[in-house]
Amino acid sequence: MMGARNVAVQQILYVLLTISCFAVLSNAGVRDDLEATYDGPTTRYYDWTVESATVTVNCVTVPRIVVNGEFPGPPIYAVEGDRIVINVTNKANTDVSIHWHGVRQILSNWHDGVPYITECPLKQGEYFVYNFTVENQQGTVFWHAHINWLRATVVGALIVYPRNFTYPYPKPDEEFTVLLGEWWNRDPNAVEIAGVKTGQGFQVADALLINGKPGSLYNCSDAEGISTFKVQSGKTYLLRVINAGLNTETFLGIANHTQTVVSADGEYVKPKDINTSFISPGQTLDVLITADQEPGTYYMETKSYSSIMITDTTVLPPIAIMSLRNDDPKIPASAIFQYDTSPPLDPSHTFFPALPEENDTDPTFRFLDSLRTIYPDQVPAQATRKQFFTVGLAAQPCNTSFQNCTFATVAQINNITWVEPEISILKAYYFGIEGVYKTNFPDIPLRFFDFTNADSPDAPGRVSELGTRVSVIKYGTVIDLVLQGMNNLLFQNHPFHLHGHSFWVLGRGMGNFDPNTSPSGLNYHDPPFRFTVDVPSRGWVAIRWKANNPGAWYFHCHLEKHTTWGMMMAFIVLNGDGPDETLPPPPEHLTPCLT
Ligand SMILES: *[C@@H]1O[C@H](CO)[C@@H](O)[C@H](O)[C@H]1NC(C)=O
Ligand SMILES: *[C@@H]1O[C@H](CO)[C@@H](O)[C@H](O)[C@H]1NC(C)=O
Ligand SMILES: *[C@@H]1O[C@H](CO)[C@@H](O)[C@H](O)[C@H]1NC(C)=O
Ligand SMILES: *[C@@H]1O[C@H](CO)[C@@H](O)[C@H](O)[C@H]1NC(C)=O
Ligand SMILES: *[C@@H]1O[C@H](CO)[C@@H](O)[C@H](O)[C@H]1NC(C)=O
Ligand SMILES: *[C@@H]1O[C@H](CO)[C@@H](O)[C@H](O)[C@H]1NC(C)=O
Ligand SMILES: *[C@@H]1O[C@H](CO)[C@@H](O)[C@H](O)[C@H]1NC(C)=O
Ligand SMILES: *[C@@H]1O[C@H](CO)[C@@H](O)[C@H](O)[C@H]1NC(C)=O
Ligand SMILES: *[C@@H]1O[C@H](CO)[C@@H](O)[C@H](O)[C@H]1NC(C)=O
Ligand SMILES: *[C@@H]1O[C@H](CO)[C@@H](O)[C@H](O)[C@H]1NC(C)=O
Ligand SMILES: [Cu+2]
Repeated sequence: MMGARNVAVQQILYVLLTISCFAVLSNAGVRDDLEATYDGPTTRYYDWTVESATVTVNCVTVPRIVVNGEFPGPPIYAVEGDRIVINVTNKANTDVSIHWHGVRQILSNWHDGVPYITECPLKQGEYFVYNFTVENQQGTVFWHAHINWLRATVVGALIVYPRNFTYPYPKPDEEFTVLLGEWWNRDPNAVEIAGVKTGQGFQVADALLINGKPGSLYNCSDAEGISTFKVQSGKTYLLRVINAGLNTETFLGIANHTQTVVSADGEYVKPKDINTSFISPGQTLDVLITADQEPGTYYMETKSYSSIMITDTTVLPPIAIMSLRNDDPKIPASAIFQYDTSPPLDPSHTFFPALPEENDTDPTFRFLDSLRTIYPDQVPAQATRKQFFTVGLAAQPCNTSFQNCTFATVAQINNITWVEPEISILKAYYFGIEGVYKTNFPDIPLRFFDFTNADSPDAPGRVSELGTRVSVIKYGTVIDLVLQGMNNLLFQNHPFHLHGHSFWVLGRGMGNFDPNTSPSGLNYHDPPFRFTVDVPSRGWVAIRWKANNPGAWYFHCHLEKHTTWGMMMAFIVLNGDGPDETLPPPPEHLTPCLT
């Protein structure tokens, strides 16, 4: 089926690509230059302007907010221990902030770039100097706007090389960044606003992207080219895969080439061979592939995984059900691995990956459960605090001054739907400004019931409570946190992301977490250490983390539509003892926190 669909496309492309040039996307030169010139930790300075520029994607040429005129945005390459200083000036006519996703921000919470959590967004004409180190980490992370839906175009890679440029696997010959994204032909912020207005859901992206291009299945590759990775027989390549998409979890396959996953969320894992990997928004994977097939053109494709299960069709208007059923882009994004000794897209030597069905959950579990850290026995032995968060959707009465509905879909954690404060949580905490947030975010739900059964007789109503509540954590606390998927209108995976810390993913399961039996199945020996974890649709996941970085840290679902709906909260990690455990004062130039 896949073959038939592609025959025509590949024939057209064969003609076009033999006469057009390839975009070459290797980072190898960068890596080798850095290594050759490395002379100990340094400070890397960047001047960035956020502005409107014309971009052409998916056959439309439109103005979009980008960094320095580039889409995808400029990559940052650094070495573990470096300091990175980026002076971001906002020249766009919309508020912006930039988050360094996966950067630990040790003692630099002021630079985490989250509007109303650690800063106020930059208004047009304002600047902010982000200044942080990449200490204690190496691997693939990224940066993105953390406001409205600007991440769609304000986004780029951030790659941290190990100090000695050696890896716990044979050094790859070259490496490529594979930045996955989502594209709307419309202004993404307008998509968000329109969705909030209806109260029922958001327009699905018009295209999935690989390095800013949808690829040949979208009919636009003639105009825009297709992301092409040129490879040589026998060489090994490191793919730094980043899911920077907004709302779509994806399968990733490369025809006839085994992927060896060696790192997840910037932390090494035991090499894992797989045909199809799985990556959610907010996650990264480092993957080795070896050009060991007969010379030819091999497609890489990313395809939506849809975890959605609608359990109760009686309470939602038909329009919402329709939009929820078609919740993901249906056409895979593609790129090609082109052997240099083979003519591009020679039909007899062009191959496509076989990817799972969109609703096939087994491969997602198999993949996620197979990841193991290479550093065993690092998990702190005892949790000193236990938390249990239900995560799911909910409803709120519409505000008819801007919404056209009676009840709007929102999202909740422990039944609380986050309400954005007017100044940042961090500023309010640091300066003792009262009335901005409450400290009573509940460690456990108000009541326990059968969270995964829509028809549970004791299931309470669907309406959540609005609030700006934080969970205050003593420095050094080891927290066991169970995230329990909750059925309220529907089930869906939620990729949860924690700022300023990574956590051990101890295990997951279907149904309700059972405190008597579930812990016995958890892996305390060599679980992966990640910063974004999928809460499975209709199930739970258990994580453990150590709160050893003072400040206000955002914790949220990394599906942008769910962030819009309030599926977020914040932890305030208190200072410990001495300067190494104390949040330094804010930088001199803070953006004024007045909306
Ligand atoms: C950052 O850029 C602004 C211009 O937008 C400039 O006024 C400011 O001096 C710069 N700050 C630093 C530290 O480079
Ligand atoms: C960045 O932070 C370091 C450490 O606090 C400081 O020494 C340096 O002056 C800062 N740089 C800028 C440009 O603000
Ligand atoms: C490189 O550094 C890592 C730790 O950062 C160490 O485990 C490894 O042995 C070092 N390799 C070499 C060749 O020095
Ligand atoms: C690509 O073009 C073909 C033929 O015009 C059309 O049938 C198909 O729907 C188009 N695909 C997309 C994604 O627009
Ligand atoms: C690649 O895999 C496909 C099936 O996925 C198979 O039909 C094809 O023969 C393979 N090609 C090579 C060169 O092994
Ligand atoms: C990949 O798929 C091929 C063909 O189905 C199979 O033979 C091979 O064992 C698979 N490899 C892995 C690592 O699962
Ligand atoms: C996936 O969807 C198809 C068609 O809608 C259905 O036939 C199939 O049973 C579903 N598979 C799973 C695993 O739910
Ligand atoms: C409804 O929205 C308007 C405009 O944003 C706001 O002023 C008003 O306070 C809101 N009403 C309620 C009940 O939240
Ligand atoms: C409000 O929604 C209804 C149906 O849900 C639609 O018919 C109507 O046109 C909408 N009104 C506005 C002002 O958008
Ligand atoms: C959530 O909060 C609302 C409003 O306070 C309440 O009516 C509802 O019962 C609560 N639901 C749950 C599951 O606790
Ligand atoms: Cu979510």
